[in-house]
Amino acid sequence: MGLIMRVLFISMVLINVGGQLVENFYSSTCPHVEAMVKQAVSIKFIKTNTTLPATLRLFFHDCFIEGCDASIIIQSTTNEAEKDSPVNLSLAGDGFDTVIKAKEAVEAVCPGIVSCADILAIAARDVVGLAGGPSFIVELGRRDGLISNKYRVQDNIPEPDFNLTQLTTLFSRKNLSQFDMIALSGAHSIGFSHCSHFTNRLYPSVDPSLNQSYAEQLKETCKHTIMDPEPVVILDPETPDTLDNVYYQNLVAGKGLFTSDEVLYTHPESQPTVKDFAKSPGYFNEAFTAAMKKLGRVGVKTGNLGEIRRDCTAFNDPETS
Ligand code: HEM
Ligand SMILES: *[C@@H]1O[C@H](CO)[C@@H](O)[C@H](O)[C@H]1NC(C)=O
Ligand SMILES: *[C@@H]1O[C@H](CO)[C@@H](O)[C@H](O)[C@H]1NC(C)=O
Ligand SMILES: *[C@@H]1O[C@H](CO)[C@@H](O)[C@H](O)[C@H]1NC(C)=O
Ligand SMILES: *[C@@H]1O[C@H](CO)[C@@H](O)[C@H](O)[C@H]1NC(C)=O
Ligand SMILES: CC(=O)N[C@H]1CO[C@H](CO)[C@@H](O)[C@@H]1O
Repeated sequence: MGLIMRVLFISMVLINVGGQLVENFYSSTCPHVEAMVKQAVSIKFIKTNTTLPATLRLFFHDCFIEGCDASIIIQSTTNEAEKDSPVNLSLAGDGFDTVIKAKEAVEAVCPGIVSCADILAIAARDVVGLAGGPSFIVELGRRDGLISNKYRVQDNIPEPDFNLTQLTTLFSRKNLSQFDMIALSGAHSIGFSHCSHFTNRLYPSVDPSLNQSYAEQLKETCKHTIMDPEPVVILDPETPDTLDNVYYQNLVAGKGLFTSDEVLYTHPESQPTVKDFAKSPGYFNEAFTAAMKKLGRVGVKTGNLGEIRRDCTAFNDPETS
């Protein structure tokens, strides 16, 4: 290769022209990154099984606020980072800890090479597998964001009382179709919710789209009083630890916990897809995998944008904030 060609080639690799994510992004710079993250996630999972839902939800929130750039993990001494926003209040600490631990393991072998955003994306893929969900190849090449601000969170995270139009509109702003949104909601096949996110469906009267015997159980756990700590309820009462299409069977039986879950079945526009997913695990797995890849592309920074954070909780340059 001539000198000019070589310079051109190297600079193309370095700035990742086109801004696209690619598989095997670290194949020459940190070839074992995926194995290292997988091991860190497994160690964390053995200690605490809430690692699975916590990490998956963290990835979703990260991608919807400023794009998948690990901005959600930044800690602020003045409590003004993204994670300090009220909508992040219920993000479980185990998700953050998973990424921080995995980054430490990776940094020990490949310092300054792998972004926290990519580590979160790999970890999210791994927890889906550990929860019995489909396996898939994760695209990489994200850079870490330079902005994390709780005042920029608003209107980016869906509320549990959203109707179908609100859900579809918000997801379309992130380049995700209604079909992707229905598939990604299958993540509510694992994990928990605090009562306050659905008590409006129980009191003063029970939402008619809720299965009545299920509603009675929920009322038992979520008494109409303010309790501290607030009780939690599993999102999928049939297979609470498995990421599978039983979530959609629950919707058909009136056991979607949030308004935003149940509406996917009650609304005629989305009902056919819910019925298809309820019937076919293979069809759901395929749609979920494709939607996870698209989620992982939302607002990504590539090339020379952003930075490769050394510590996932802090910007490299403390002057930046
Ligand atoms: C479609 C709109 C969505 C709404 C309205 C929504 C809302 C919520 C709410 C209110 C909770 C309960 C939080 C708590 O009380 O602790 C929750 C939990 C959860 N969400 Fe979503 N979510 C949505 C989509 C998603 C997506 C796309 C994913 C991931 C791909 C996801 C993954 C999770 C997981 C795994 C949990 C359980 C978290 C845990 O146990 O720590 N959600 N969601
Ligand atoms: C959905 O909610 C929005 C905002 O509250 C409202 O304007 C709209 O009419 C609702 N759509 C349906 C179908 O209920
Ligand atoms: C997670 O841990 C809880 C309590 O230790 C247990 O009840 C539950 O069955 C566990 N789930 C899995 C998937 O191991
Ligand atoms: C409500 O849940 C019960 C108990 O799981 C189930 O047998 C019943 O079929 C459900 N009702 C509807 C309308 O699907
Ligand atoms: C959506 O896709 C368009 C076209 O590829 C892109 O310019 C835009 O940045 C994407 N938006 C998000 C939030 O990823
Ligand atoms: C997990 C986490 O960092 N949650 C934070 C969300 O925001 C609230 C309110 O500022 C914080 O108190 C929580 O620590």
